Amino acid sequence: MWTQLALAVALVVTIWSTPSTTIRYDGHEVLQILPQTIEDVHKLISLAKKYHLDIWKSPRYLNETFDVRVDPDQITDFVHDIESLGLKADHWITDVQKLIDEVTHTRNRRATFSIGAFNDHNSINSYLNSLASSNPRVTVHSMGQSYEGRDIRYVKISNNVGTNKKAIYADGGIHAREWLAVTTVLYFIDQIANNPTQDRTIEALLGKFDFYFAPVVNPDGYEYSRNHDRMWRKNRRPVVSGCYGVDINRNFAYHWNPDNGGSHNPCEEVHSGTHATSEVETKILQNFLCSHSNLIAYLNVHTYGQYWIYPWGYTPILPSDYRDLDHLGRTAATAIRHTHGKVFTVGEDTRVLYAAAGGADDYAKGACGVKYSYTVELRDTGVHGFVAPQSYIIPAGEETFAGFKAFATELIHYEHL
Ligand code: 0X9
Ligand code: ZN
Repeated sequence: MWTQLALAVALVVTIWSTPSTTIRYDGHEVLQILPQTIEDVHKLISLAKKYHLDIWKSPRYLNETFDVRVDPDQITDFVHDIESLGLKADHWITDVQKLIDEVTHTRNRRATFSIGAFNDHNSINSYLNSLASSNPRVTVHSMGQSYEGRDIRYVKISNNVGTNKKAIYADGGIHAREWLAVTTVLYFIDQIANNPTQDRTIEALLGKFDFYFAPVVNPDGYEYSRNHDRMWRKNRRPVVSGCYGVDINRNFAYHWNPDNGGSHNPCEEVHSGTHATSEVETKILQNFLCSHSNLIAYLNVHTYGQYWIYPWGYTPILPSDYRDLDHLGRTAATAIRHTHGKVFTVGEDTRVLYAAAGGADDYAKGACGVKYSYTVELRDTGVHGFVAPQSYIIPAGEETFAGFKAFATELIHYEHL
């Protein structure tokens, strides 16, 4: 009787815990369309909304493309509509699933952590713990638990000399599918904690700053993206029957507005939530950002498009100190370019990318007074998009960290720290 009961329980547990399905993207295409006028951009956005498409990139300037993922059933009609607008759709990625398969075999399924692989959330947390237990500069902390109960961990890296230091914080993975943001923040941690190349710049920076890093701030979404749906963006809270998730980067309580680059619809990729800070992950991040009053800089790391951009995301009106943010952003972009030749565009969110209210960068600056607050969009500009291959991990880490070091070094001089 007990054996039967145990077996039945085991079966139920297995069924519940077995990943039900993996969403596939066979035949999904990513089209690139070059709008001719600003009206074209608006028409493209409405068209994408009409077909409920996943907009990968919406242009701000007319020489930039509108990138959108289209279901195979919709391609003919959508392309027809595009052509009726007098525009041409370039078939950039012709099979999203094929691209995913090509790079997925390189996903790190092993429990052991590797800095050059896409690790799962558990092994990332174990890595942070082991770093803290072996390195006196590193302490590991929890910001709190995600909706599904995963620990959102961060590390503090400090040389433990001096008091009242300014601090710099960077986080990754707010958008689940942007795995390269996670690996890049981990690369920063590894470099600063271990300083494997005996880099004197790192030692100098530790003399002036404490560093905080949180590699996976949306762990439920990240794990869902690894195990079920490579294209998942939001968190994993069930919002209405059949639709899950809020875009955490639309949910922050600074000029929150679903009608400004977000959505009221819980079934859409950019759902802003029913109200500002409706999500536990947002609440945790807001608390973190506002409770560390020594924070002078914040990098909210994303993919893709190669941008180093600053507030505001909710309005094209520039912050009064935008020249300072611009100067420091340009310093970072120059160092990035000198590493592997990648060109990053620097500017204000809405002018360079698009308007979207409720972002983490706006909140850090507007609500918490973190002066140098940025969104950093990593590689690339039109090869892999959101499906970054493993071969990007180290070079993206190297170039972004070069940008980060140049940025922090210039900050010391510029702010007379
Ligand atoms: O849309 C976003 O949240 C970011 N781009 S992404 O392709 N990674 O999704 C850009 C956010 C820029 N910041 C604000 N709009 N506040
Ligand atoms: Zn993102």
